[in-house]
Amino acid sequence: MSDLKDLYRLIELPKITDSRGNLSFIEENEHVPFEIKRVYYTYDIPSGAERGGHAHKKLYQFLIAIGGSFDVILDSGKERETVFLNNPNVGLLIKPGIWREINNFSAGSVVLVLASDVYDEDDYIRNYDNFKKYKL
Ligand code: T46
Repeated sequence: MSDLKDLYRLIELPKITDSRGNLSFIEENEHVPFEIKRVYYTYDIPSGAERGGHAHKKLYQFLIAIGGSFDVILDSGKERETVFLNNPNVGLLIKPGIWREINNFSAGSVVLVLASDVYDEDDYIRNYDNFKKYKL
């Protein structure tokens, strides 16, 4: 079984600052180590909501707190860690085979996700016991 630390990485993005504010950018295969096939975002998230609660078999994803902040709980099936995202110029790379839960959303938070493939429900493992079996 892979070590949890091998399955995720925080990546700092470029930040161009001038008197008008900040600008960050992301280029595929440069700042994220995959071809970007899909972009989605979650927003208007009510206080106390919990998202995620699944793993992916093949999908790579890159999560950014474009607005506000939230916790991402990462679980390899053996170890569990919480990563707090609150900076639009830092993204969280999540490799396949990692269970994730997202909670503790601040008011007005927006989760921007870049994904290595189009949406495919067959790539999800949405039951934690099945995830544990998958990781054996
Ligand atoms: C993940 C976390 C971080 C689509 O039709 N297309 C899409 O591209 C996505 C992402 C979802 N959907 C549908 C599937 C469900 O019927 O939208 C509905 C809500 O999806 P879900 O409950 O999976 O949303 P989250 O926020 O719990 O999870 C999402 C991603 O699905 C997942 O890959 O890692 O964000």
